[in-house]
Amino acid sequence: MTLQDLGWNDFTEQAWQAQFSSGNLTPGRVCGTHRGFYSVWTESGDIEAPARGKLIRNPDTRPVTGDWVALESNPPTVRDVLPRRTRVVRKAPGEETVSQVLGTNIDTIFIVAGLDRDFNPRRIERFLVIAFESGAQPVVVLNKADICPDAAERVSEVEAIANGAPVLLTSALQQDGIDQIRRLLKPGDTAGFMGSSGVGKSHLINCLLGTDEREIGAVRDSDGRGRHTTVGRDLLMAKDGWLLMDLPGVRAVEPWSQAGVEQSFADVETIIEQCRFRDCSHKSEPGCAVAAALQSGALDQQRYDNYRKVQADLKKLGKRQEEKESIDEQRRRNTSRTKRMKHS
Ligand SMILES: Nc1nc2c(ncn2[C@@H]2O[C@H](COP(=O)(O)OP(=O)(O)OP(=O)(O)O)[C@@H](O)[C@H]2O)c(=O)[nH]1
Ligand SMILES: [Mg+2]
Ligand SMILES: [Zn+2]
Repeated sequence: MTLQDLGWNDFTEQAWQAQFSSGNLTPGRVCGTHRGFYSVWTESGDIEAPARGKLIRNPDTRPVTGDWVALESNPPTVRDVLPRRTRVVRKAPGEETVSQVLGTNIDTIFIVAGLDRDFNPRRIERFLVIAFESGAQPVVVLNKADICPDAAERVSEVEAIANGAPVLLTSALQQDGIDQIRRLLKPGDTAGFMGSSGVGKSHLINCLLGTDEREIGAVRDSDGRGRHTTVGRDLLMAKDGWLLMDLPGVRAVEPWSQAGVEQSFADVETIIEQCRFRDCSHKSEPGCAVAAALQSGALDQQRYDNYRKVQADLKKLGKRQEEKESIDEQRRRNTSRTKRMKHS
């Protein structure tokens, strides 16, 4: 297997030449992580290796599935992570103000949603924010078409919120519509699958792999809090030569940065630009384009509400980050003062 088979391209080559080509380092791609160990594909086979402590302590440099890494050979250790061409980032769950990188170096990101009772366009919008921000090409996959009587309507509904991202209809169970996904991929491409737990990501990946090699649902490990996560390899190679990444099924999707909002809610932002006043609060001002669009139905109320909510969440996150930074800064000052006092 060559590096190109694993998805190596001009971007990776340049990064390697610039920073890592001198010295005794070998390139490899992380295809799974497990309790501090990384399973890494290299040209001369798979290896398992820990990473340098310095990399792990920083959430921004901690290796994740999809990363290209520079390996030391004796003993095998992940020494560095190469710059990421694309990366899927969300806010870490809970009260923390840190980000969590779910996967990297993905070309096409498939947002999978199930056309069952769980179907929720607002959640798809949030996934789209993250997908657009990642730098990969987003595609929405509406799965479980077999149990949805009005699937065509759902497709138009999602097309209206997808800002040009293709919307596909599939049934992993009946192996229907899978070729539409295949057509978007070429050898060496990395496809990421993202979506809530239970939407059918693993089933879709299985259809695409074309074998039953990968057990679905069976390879599970409890994290001790009653929740289950898929463990093992998250990056797999199909016999057609593309790579498939099963991103962990996230329950809550909280966007991390503003960048994706501009693209995924481009229609809303265009309307806002047409308000007469720049600081329009879109409540009762004259010449408010948002009020007009809501009134005429050009803008869907629920979509607009979700846009506001995403914006409010990002603002709150920004504020909490600032607070945390000022506390950290204060702490650093106190520590250095204590040190100076000790030395005097
Ligand atoms: N009716 C129907 N059910 C499906 C389809 N695809 C998957 N399922 C069912 O949905 C459930 C979840 O499928 P998975 O493939 O494990 O879902 P997942 O997205 O990988 O879930 P996590 O690994 O928890 O994130 C299973 O019970 C499947 O049988 C489909 O196309 N139609
Ligand atoms: Mg799964
Ligand atoms: Zn307005």
